[in-house]
Amino acid sequence: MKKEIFPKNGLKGNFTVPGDKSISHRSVMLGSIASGDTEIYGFLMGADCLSTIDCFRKMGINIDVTDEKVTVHGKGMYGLSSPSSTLDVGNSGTTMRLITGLLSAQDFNSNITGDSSIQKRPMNRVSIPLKEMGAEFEGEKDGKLFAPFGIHGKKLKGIHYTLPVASAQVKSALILAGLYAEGETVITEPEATRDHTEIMLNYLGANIEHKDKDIICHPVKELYGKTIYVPGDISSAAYFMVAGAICENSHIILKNIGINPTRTGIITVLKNMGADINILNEKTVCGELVADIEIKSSKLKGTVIEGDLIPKLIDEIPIIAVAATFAEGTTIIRNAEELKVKESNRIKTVKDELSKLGADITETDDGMIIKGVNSLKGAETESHNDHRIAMSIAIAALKCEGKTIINNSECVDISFPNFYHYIEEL
Ligand code: SPQ
Repeated sequence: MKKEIFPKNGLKGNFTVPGDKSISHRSVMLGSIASGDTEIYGFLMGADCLSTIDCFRKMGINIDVTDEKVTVHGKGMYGLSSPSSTLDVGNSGTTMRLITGLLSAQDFNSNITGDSSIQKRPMNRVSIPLKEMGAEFEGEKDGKLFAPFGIHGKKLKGIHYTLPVASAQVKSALILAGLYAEGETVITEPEATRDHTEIMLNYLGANIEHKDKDIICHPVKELYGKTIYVPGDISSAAYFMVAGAICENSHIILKNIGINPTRTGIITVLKNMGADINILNEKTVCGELVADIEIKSSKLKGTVIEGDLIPKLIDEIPIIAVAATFAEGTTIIRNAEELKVKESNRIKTVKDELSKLGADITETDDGMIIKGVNSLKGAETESHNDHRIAMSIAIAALKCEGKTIINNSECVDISFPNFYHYIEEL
Protein backbone atom coordinates (compact mmCIF):
# COMPACT_ATOMS: atom_id res chain seq x y z
CA MET A 1 0.00 0.00 0.00
CA LYS A 2 1.20 3.53 -0.90
CA LYS A 3 0.57 6.19 1.75
CA GLU A 4 0.60 9.88 0.95
CA ILE A 5 1.44 12.36 3.71
CA PHE A 6 1.25 16.15 3.53
CA PRO A 7 2.89 18.80 5.76
CA LYS A 8 1.12 19.92 8.93
CA ASN A 9 1.77 22.25 11.84
CA GLY A 10 -0.21 22.97 15.00
CA LEU A 11 -0.63 19.37 16.17
CA LYS A 12 -2.95 19.21 19.17
CA GLY A 13 -4.05 16.09 21.00
CA ASN A 14 -4.62 14.35 24.31
CA PHE A 15 -4.69 10.59 23.77
CA THR A 16 -2.98 7.28 24.49
CA VAL A 17 -1.21 4.94 22.06
CA PRO A 18 -1.67 1.14 21.70
CA GLY A 19 -0.26 -1.19 24.36
CA ASP A 20 3.44 -1.89 24.86
CA LYS A 21 4.62 -4.56 22.41
CA SER A 22 7.30 -6.05 24.69
CA ILE A 23 4.90 -6.32 27.64
CA SER A 24 2.07 -7.71 25.48
CA HIS A 25 4.28 -10.56 24.17
CA ARG A 26 5.41 -11.45 27.67
CA SER A 27 1.88 -11.38 29.08
CA VAL A 28 0.80 -14.16 26.70
CA MET A 29 3.98 -16.22 27.16
CA LEU A 30 4.01 -16.04 30.94
CA GLY A 31 0.22 -16.28 31.21
CA SER A 32 0.42 -19.56 29.25
CA ILE A 33 2.81 -21.18 31.74
CA ALA A 34 1.05 -19.74 34.81
CA SER A 35 -1.67 -21.67 36.60
CA GLY A 36 -5.16 -20.23 36.08
CA ASP A 37 -6.36 -17.30 34.01
CA THR A 38 -4.39 -14.19 33.10
CA GLU A 39 -6.62 -11.33 31.97
CA ILE A 40 -4.75 -8.75 29.89
CA TYR A 41 -6.13 -5.24 29.39
CA GLY A 42 -4.53 -2.91 26.84
CA PHE A 43 -2.97 -5.82 24.89
CA LEU A 44 -1.38 -4.69 21.61
CA MET A 45 -3.35 -6.18 18.71
CA GLY A 46 -0.36 -5.69 16.39
CA ALA A 47 0.73 -8.42 13.98
CA ASP A 48 3.77 -9.38 16.10
CA CYS A 49 1.76 -9.99 19.28
CA LEU A 50 -0.91 -11.86 17.31
CA SER A 51 1.91 -14.18 16.12
CA THR A 52 2.73 -14.88 19.77
CA ILE A 53 -0.93 -15.74 20.49
CA ASP A 54 -0.97 -18.01 17.45
CA CYS A 55 2.18 -19.88 18.60
CA PHE A 56 0.77 -20.56 22.07
CA ARG A 57 -2.58 -21.69 20.67
CA LYS A 58 -0.61 -24.23 18.63
CA MET A 59 0.83 -25.48 21.91
CA GLY A 60 -2.62 -26.17 23.33
CA ILE A 61 -3.25 -22.93 25.24
CA ASN A 62 -6.78 -21.51 25.00
CA ILE A 63 -6.66 -17.75 24.48
CA ASP A 64 -9.86 -15.67 24.19
CA VAL A 65 -9.61 -12.34 22.43
CA THR A 66 -12.33 -9.69 22.74
CA ASP A 67 -12.30 -5.91 22.15
CA GLU A 68 -11.98 -5.43 25.90
CA LYS A 69 -9.30 -7.94 26.90
CA VAL A 70 -7.26 -11.04 26.12
CA THR A 71 -7.72 -13.99 28.48
CA VAL A 72 -5.00 -16.63 28.57
CA HIS A 73 -6.13 -19.88 30.19
CA GLY A 74 -2.74 -20.88 31.59
CA LYS A 75 -1.93 -24.58 32.04
CA GLY A 76 0.98 -24.27 34.46
CA MET A 77 4.75 -24.70 34.07
CA TYR A 78 4.43 -28.10 32.36
CA GLY A 79 1.14 -27.55 30.51
CA LEU A 80 2.41 -26.73 27.00
CA SER A 81 1.97 -29.51 24.47
CA SER A 82 3.96 -30.43 21.40
CA PRO A 83 2.99 -27.87 18.67
CA SER A 84 0.44 -29.11 16.14
CA SER A 85 2.62 -27.64 13.32
CA THR A 86 5.67 -25.41 12.76
CA LEU A 87 5.49 -22.29 14.92
CA ASP A 88 5.41 -19.24 12.63
CA VAL A 89 6.59 -16.05 14.36
CA GLY A 90 5.93 -13.88 11.28
CA ASN A 91 8.09 -10.72 11.58
CA SER A 92 8.57 -10.92 15.35
CA GLY A 93 12.13 -11.23 16.70
CA THR A 94 10.83 -11.10 20.27
CA THR A 95 8.53 -14.09 19.72
CA MET A 96 11.32 -16.10 18.05
CA ARG A 97 14.01 -15.42 20.67
CA LEU A 98 11.87 -15.74 23.78
CA ILE A 99 9.97 -18.90 22.83
CA THR A 100 13.25 -20.57 21.84
CA GLY A 101 14.37 -20.22 25.46
CA LEU A 102 11.07 -21.59 26.72
CA LEU A 103 10.92 -24.47 24.23
CA SER A 104 14.50 -25.56 24.92
CA ALA A 105 13.32 -26.72 28.33
CA GLN A 106 10.14 -28.59 27.32
CA ASP A 107 9.85 -32.36 27.03
CA PHE A 108 8.94 -32.17 23.31
CA ASN A 109 10.49 -31.04 20.04
CA SER A 110 9.39 -28.06 18.00
CA ASN A 111 10.12 -26.19 14.77
CA ILE A 112 10.18 -22.43 14.28
CA THR A 113 9.98 -20.31 11.15
CA GLY A 114 9.13 -16.72 10.20
CA ASP A 115 9.06 -14.26 7.30
CA SER A 116 12.00 -13.37 5.02
CA SER A 117 13.26 -10.66 7.41
CA ILE A 118 13.13 -12.94 10.45
CA GLN A 119 15.11 -15.59 8.53
CA LYS A 120 18.03 -13.14 8.40
CA ARG A 121 18.05 -12.28 12.09
CA PRO A 122 20.76 -14.06 14.12
CA MET A 123 19.74 -16.85 16.48
CA ASN A 124 23.29 -17.79 17.54
CA ARG A 125 23.16 -15.22 20.29
CA VAL A 126 20.38 -17.32 21.84
CA SER A 127 21.43 -20.84 20.81
CA ILE A 128 25.05 -20.56 22.05
CA PRO A 129 24.16 -20.01 25.74
CA LEU A 130 21.14 -22.34 25.54
CA LYS A 131 23.41 -25.12 24.24
CA GLU A 132 25.65 -24.50 27.24
CA MET A 133 22.57 -25.14 29.36
CA GLY A 134 22.03 -28.45 27.52
CA ALA A 135 19.63 -27.48 24.71
CA GLU A 136 19.87 -28.98 21.22
CA PHE A 137 19.10 -27.31 17.89
CA GLU A 138 18.66 -28.54 14.35
CA GLY A 139 19.44 -26.40 11.32
CA GLU A 140 22.82 -24.88 12.22
CA LYS A 141 25.01 -24.10 9.19
CA ASP A 142 28.72 -23.22 9.58
CA GLY A 143 28.14 -22.72 13.29
CA LYS A 144 25.33 -20.21 12.65
CA LEU A 145 21.62 -20.55 13.27
CA PHE A 146 18.81 -18.82 11.40
CA ALA A 147 15.10 -19.65 11.11
CA PRO A 148 13.74 -22.09 10.12
CA PHE A 149 15.25 -24.33 12.80
CA GLY A 150 14.28 -27.13 15.16
CA ILE A 151 14.54 -27.34 18.95
CA HIS A 152 14.96 -30.60 20.88
CA GLY A 153 13.59 -29.93 24.35
CA LYS A 154 15.93 -31.12 27.12
CA LYS A 155 16.42 -31.07 30.88
CA LEU A 156 18.62 -27.97 31.29
CA LYS A 157 21.15 -26.89 33.89
CA GLY A 158 21.72 -23.34 35.17
CA ILE A 159 24.82 -21.46 33.94
CA HIS A 160 26.56 -18.16 34.49
CA TYR A 161 26.59 -16.31 31.17
CA THR A 162 27.94 -12.89 30.27
CA LEU A 163 26.00 -11.42 27.34
CA PRO A 164 28.37 -10.33 24.54
CA VAL A 165 25.73 -7.81 23.33
CA ALA A 166 23.18 -5.97 25.43
CA SER A 167 19.94 -7.71 24.41
CA ALA A 168 16.70 -8.02 26.34
CA GLN A 169 15.63 -10.81 24.02
CA VAL A 170 18.67 -12.96 24.76
CA LYS A 171 18.44 -12.20 28.48
CA SER A 172 14.73 -13.09 28.47
CA ALA A 173 15.27 -16.34 26.54
CA LEU A 174 17.83 -17.42 29.16
CA ILE A 175 15.55 -16.43 32.02
CA LEU A 176 12.67 -18.45 30.55
CA ALA A 177 14.97 -21.47 30.13
CA GLY A 178 16.38 -20.84 33.61
CA LEU A 179 12.91 -21.15 35.18
CA TYR A 180 13.06 -24.88 34.31
CA ALA A 181 16.80 -25.51 34.84
CA GLU A 182 18.53 -27.35 37.62
CA GLY A 183 20.26 -24.71 39.77
CA GLU A 184 20.53 -20.97 39.37
CA THR A 185 21.00 -19.17 36.06
CA VAL A 186 23.03 -15.95 36.34
CA ILE A 187 23.12 -13.52 33.42
CA THR A 188 25.56 -10.60 33.38
CA GLU A 189 24.56 -7.69 31.16
CA PRO A 190 27.13 -5.31 29.65
CA GLU A 191 24.46 -2.57 29.91
CA ALA A 192 20.98 -2.67 31.41
CA THR A 193 18.28 -3.67 28.92
CA ARG A 194 14.49 -3.62 29.24
CA ASP A 195 13.47 -5.67 32.28
CA HIS A 196 9.80 -6.40 31.56
CA THR A 197 10.38 -10.18 31.77
CA GLU A 198 11.84 -9.90 35.27
CA ILE A 199 9.11 -7.50 36.46
CA MET A 200 6.27 -9.63 35.13
CA LEU A 201 7.74 -12.89 36.38
CA ASN A 202 8.07 -11.48 39.90
CA TYR A 203 4.52 -10.12 39.65
CA LEU A 204 3.31 -13.67 38.82
CA GLY A 205 5.21 -15.30 41.70
CA ALA A 206 8.80 -15.99 40.52
CA ASN A 207 11.99 -14.87 42.22
CA ILE A 208 14.26 -13.03 39.79
CA GLU A 209 16.91 -10.90 41.49
CA HIS A 210 19.00 -8.01 40.17
CA LYS A 211 22.44 -7.47 41.71
CA ASP A 212 24.51 -4.81 39.93
CA LYS A 213 24.88 -6.13 36.38
CA ASP A 214 23.72 -9.67 37.28
CA ILE A 215 20.25 -11.10 36.91
CA ILE A 216 19.76 -14.19 39.04
CA CYS A 217 17.03 -16.57 37.98
CA HIS A 218 15.89 -19.26 40.41
CA PRO A 219 13.95 -22.27 39.08
CA VAL A 220 10.21 -22.00 39.64
CA LYS A 221 7.59 -24.60 40.58
CA GLU A 222 4.53 -22.51 39.83
CA LEU A 223 3.47 -19.11 38.47
CA TYR A 224 0.01 -17.70 39.20
CA GLY A 225 -2.28 -16.13 36.59
CA LYS A 226 -3.27 -12.52 37.40
CA THR A 227 -4.74 -9.41 35.81
CA ILE A 228 -2.21 -7.45 33.73
CA TYR A 229 -2.73 -3.85 32.60
CA VAL A 230 -0.44 -3.07 29.64
CA PRO A 231 0.60 0.61 29.44
CA GLY A 232 0.87 2.54 26.17
CA ASP A 233 4.08 1.72 24.29
CA ILE A 234 6.77 4.41 24.74
CA SER A 235 8.28 3.27 21.44
CA SER A 236 4.97 4.21 19.72
CA ALA A 237 4.56 7.38 21.78
CA ALA A 238 8.05 8.43 20.59
CA TYR A 239 6.68 9.28 17.10
CA PHE A 240 4.28 11.83 18.60
CA MET A 241 6.89 13.18 21.02
CA VAL A 242 9.08 14.02 18.03
CA ALA A 243 6.11 15.26 15.95
CA GLY A 244 5.08 17.57 18.82
CA ALA A 245 8.62 18.89 19.16
CA ILE A 246 9.38 19.55 15.48
CA CYS A 247 5.98 20.80 14.20
CA GLU A 248 5.31 24.45 15.07
CA ASN A 249 2.48 25.42 17.45
CA SER A 250 2.01 21.88 18.70
CA HIS A 251 0.92 20.68 22.13
CA ILE A 252 0.38 16.95 22.69
CA ILE A 253 -0.34 14.97 25.86
CA LEU A 254 0.25 11.22 25.61
CA LYS A 255 -1.68 9.42 28.34
CA ASN A 256 -0.80 6.28 30.29
CA ILE A 257 2.60 5.55 28.70
CA GLY A 258 5.07 3.02 30.14
CA ILE A 259 8.11 4.89 31.46
CA ASN A 260 10.16 1.94 32.72
CA PRO A 261 13.66 3.52 33.18
CA THR A 262 15.16 0.91 30.82
CA ARG A 263 13.03 2.42 28.00
CA THR A 264 13.13 6.18 28.58
CA GLY A 265 16.26 7.02 26.55
CA ILE A 266 14.01 8.90 24.09
CA ILE A 267 12.93 11.30 26.85
CA THR A 268 16.54 11.80 28.01
CA VAL A 269 17.66 12.56 24.46
CA LEU A 270 14.79 14.93 23.65
CA LYS A 271 15.50 16.80 26.90
CA ASN A 272 19.22 16.97 25.99
CA MET A 273 18.19 18.38 22.61
CA GLY A 274 16.22 21.13 24.33
CA ALA A 275 12.67 19.79 23.92
CA ASP A 276 9.86 21.11 26.11
CA ILE A 277 8.77 17.77 27.59
CA ASN A 278 7.15 16.97 30.96
CA ILE A 279 6.27 13.77 32.81
CA LEU A 280 2.94 13.97 34.67
CA ASN A 281 0.87 11.69 36.95
CA GLU A 282 3.54 9.04 37.54
CA LYS A 283 2.31 5.78 39.12
CA THR A 284 3.18 2.05 39.28
CA VAL A 285 0.90 -0.49 37.59
CA CYS A 286 1.64 -4.25 37.77
CA GLY A 287 5.23 -3.40 38.70
CA GLU A 288 5.74 -1.04 35.73
CA LEU A 289 6.11 2.76 35.96
CA VAL A 290 3.44 4.60 33.97
CA ALA A 291 2.85 8.34 33.34
CA ASP A 292 1.46 10.96 30.97
CA ILE A 293 3.97 12.71 28.70
CA GLU A 294 3.40 16.31 27.60
CA ILE A 295 5.34 17.76 24.68
CA LYS A 296 5.28 21.20 23.03
CA SER A 297 6.97 22.61 19.91
CA SER A 298 10.62 23.24 20.68
CA LYS A 299 13.83 24.48 19.10
CA LEU A 300 16.08 21.40 19.08
CA LYS A 301 19.86 21.25 19.07
CA GLY A 302 22.23 18.41 18.14
CA THR A 303 23.48 15.91 20.75
CA VAL A 304 25.67 12.84 21.23
CA ILE A 305 23.98 9.45 21.88
CA GLU A 306 26.19 6.54 22.95
CA GLY A 307 27.14 3.96 25.60
CA ASP A 308 24.58 2.72 28.12
CA LEU A 309 21.93 5.03 26.68
CA ILE A 310 21.74 2.96 23.48
CA PRO A 311 19.76 -0.06 24.84
CA LYS A 312 17.30 2.39 26.43
CA LEU A 313 16.35 3.81 23.02
CA ILE A 314 17.48 1.23 20.46
CA ASP A 315 14.07 1.11 18.71
CA GLU A 316 13.71 4.90 18.78
CA ILE A 317 16.88 5.68 16.80
CA PRO A 318 15.04 6.02 13.45
CA ILE A 319 12.67 8.65 14.90
CA ILE A 320 15.54 10.31 16.81
CA ALA A 321 17.25 10.67 13.42
CA VAL A 322 14.19 12.62 12.26
CA ALA A 323 14.40 14.92 15.30
CA ALA A 324 18.14 15.38 14.67
CA THR A 325 17.48 16.37 11.05
CA PHE A 326 15.40 19.32 12.28
CA ALA A 327 17.85 20.27 15.05
CA GLU A 328 20.48 22.97 14.90
CA GLY A 329 23.97 21.48 14.68
CA THR A 330 25.17 17.88 14.48
CA THR A 331 23.92 14.74 16.23
CA ILE A 332 26.29 11.78 16.60
CA ILE A 333 25.01 8.27 17.36
CA ARG A 334 27.63 5.67 18.38
CA ASN A 335 27.68 2.09 19.77
CA ALA A 336 24.46 1.23 17.93
CA GLU A 337 25.69 -1.57 15.63
CA GLU A 338 22.71 -3.67 16.82
CA LEU A 339 20.59 -1.58 14.45
CA LYS A 340 22.04 -3.63 11.59
CA VAL A 341 20.20 -6.80 12.71
CA LYS A 342 16.70 -5.43 13.25
CA GLU A 343 13.74 -5.77 10.84
CA SER A 344 16.00 -3.95 8.35
CA ASN A 345 19.55 -2.64 8.64
CA ARG A 346 18.27 0.49 10.34
CA ILE A 347 21.52 2.45 9.93
CA LYS A 348 21.28 2.01 6.17
CA THR A 349 17.51 2.32 5.76
CA VAL A 350 17.31 5.47 7.92
CA LYS A 351 20.11 7.05 5.90
CA ASP A 352 18.74 5.96 2.51
CA GLU A 353 15.14 7.01 3.10
CA LEU A 354 15.63 10.29 5.00
CA SER A 355 18.29 11.30 2.44
CA LYS A 356 15.62 11.02 -0.29
CA LEU A 357 13.82 13.84 1.58
CA GLY A 358 17.01 15.93 1.74
CA ALA A 359 18.43 14.93 5.14
CA ASP A 360 22.21 15.05 5.64
CA ILE A 361 23.13 11.69 7.21
CA THR A 362 26.45 9.82 7.10
CA GLU A 363 26.45 6.11 7.94
CA THR A 364 29.19 4.94 10.30
CA ASP A 365 30.11 1.43 11.41
CA ASP A 366 28.19 1.72 14.65
CA GLY A 367 25.73 4.54 14.07
CA MET A 368 25.35 7.76 12.11
CA ILE A 369 26.21 11.44 11.96
CA ILE A 370 23.26 13.70 11.27
CA LYS A 371 23.64 17.34 10.34
CA GLY A 372 20.57 19.48 10.94
CA VAL A 373 19.08 20.97 7.76
CA ASN A 374 16.61 23.83 7.45
CA SER A 375 13.99 22.05 5.42
CA LEU A 376 13.10 18.76 3.73
CA LYS A 377 11.24 18.11 0.48
CA GLY A 378 8.60 15.40 -0.02
CA ALA A 379 9.65 12.43 -2.18
CA GLU A 380 8.76 8.78 -2.86
CA THR A 381 10.21 6.56 -0.12
CA GLU A 382 10.31 2.86 0.82
CA SER A 383 9.49 1.32 4.22
CA HIS A 384 11.67 -1.77 3.59
CA ASN A 385 8.79 -3.54 5.37
CA ASP A 386 10.14 -2.13 8.61
CA HIS A 387 7.41 -0.58 10.76
CA ARG A 388 9.77 1.83 12.52
CA ILE A 389 11.15 3.14 9.21
CA ALA A 390 7.63 3.72 7.81
CA MET A 391 6.49 5.60 10.95
CA SER A 392 9.66 7.71 11.07
CA ILE A 393 9.24 8.76 7.44
CA ALA A 394 5.59 9.63 8.14
CA ILE A 395 6.59 12.02 10.95
CA ALA A 396 9.37 13.58 8.84
CA ALA A 397 6.76 14.06 6.07
CA LEU A 398 4.74 16.37 8.36
CA LYS A 399 7.65 18.83 8.08
CA CYS A 400 8.44 18.28 4.39
CA GLU A 401 7.57 20.71 1.66
CA GLY A 402 4.94 19.02 -0.56
CA LYS A 403 3.75 15.42 -0.69
CA THR A 404 5.68 12.39 0.64
CA ILE A 405 4.82 8.86 -0.50
CA ILE A 406 5.65 5.78 1.60
CA ASN A 407 5.62 2.49 -0.31
CA ASN A 408 4.68 -0.69 1.60
CA SER A 409 3.36 1.53 4.35
CA GLU A 410 1.05 -1.12 5.86
CA CYS A 411 3.94 -2.66 7.84
CA VAL A 412 3.10 -0.20 10.66
CA ASP A 413 0.52 -2.85 11.70
CA ILE A 414 3.42 -4.84 13.21
CA SER A 415 3.50 -2.58 16.26
CA PHE A 416 1.01 0.25 15.72
CA PRO A 417 -2.27 -0.63 13.98
CA ASN A 418 -4.14 2.53 12.81
CA PHE A 419 -0.98 4.64 13.06
CA TYR A 420 -1.96 6.78 10.05
CA HIS A 421 -5.41 7.36 11.52
CA TYR A 422 -3.75 8.80 14.67
CA ILE A 423 -1.77 11.22 12.48
CA GLU A 424 -4.94 12.28 10.67
CA GLU A 425 -6.71 12.86 14.03
CA LEU A 426 -3.88 15.15 15.16
O1 SPQ B 1 10.50 -8.18 18.14
P1 SPQ B 1 11.46 -7.41 17.28
O2 SPQ B 1 11.13 -7.61 15.84
O3 SPQ B 1 12.89 -7.74 17.58
O4 SPQ B 1 11.21 -5.86 17.63
C1 SPQ B 1 12.04 -4.72 17.87
C2 SPQ B 1 11.21 -3.49 17.34
O5 SPQ B 1 11.74 -2.57 16.72
O6 SPQ B 1 10.02 -3.48 17.65
C3 SPQ B 1 13.43 -4.76 17.23
F1 SPQ B 1 13.45 -4.88 15.97
O7 SPQ B 1 12.19 -4.48 19.29
C4 SPQ B 1 12.96 -5.32 20.17
C5 SPQ B 1 14.09 -4.49 20.76
O8 SPQ B 1 14.93 -3.97 19.77
C6 SPQ B 1 12.03 -5.79 21.27
C7 SPQ B 1 12.75 -6.30 22.48
C8 SPQ B 1 12.01 -7.06 23.50
O9 SPQ B 1 10.76 -6.99 23.55
O10 SPQ B 1 12.67 -7.75 24.30
C9 SPQ B 1 14.09 -6.03 22.70
C10 SPQ B 1 14.95 -5.31 21.74
O11 SPQ B 1 15.71 -6.24 21.00
P2 SPQ B 1 17.14 -6.80 21.53
O12 SPQ B 1 17.66 -7.61 20.37
O13 SPQ B 1 17.96 -5.59 21.80
O14 SPQ B 1 16.90 -7.62 22.71
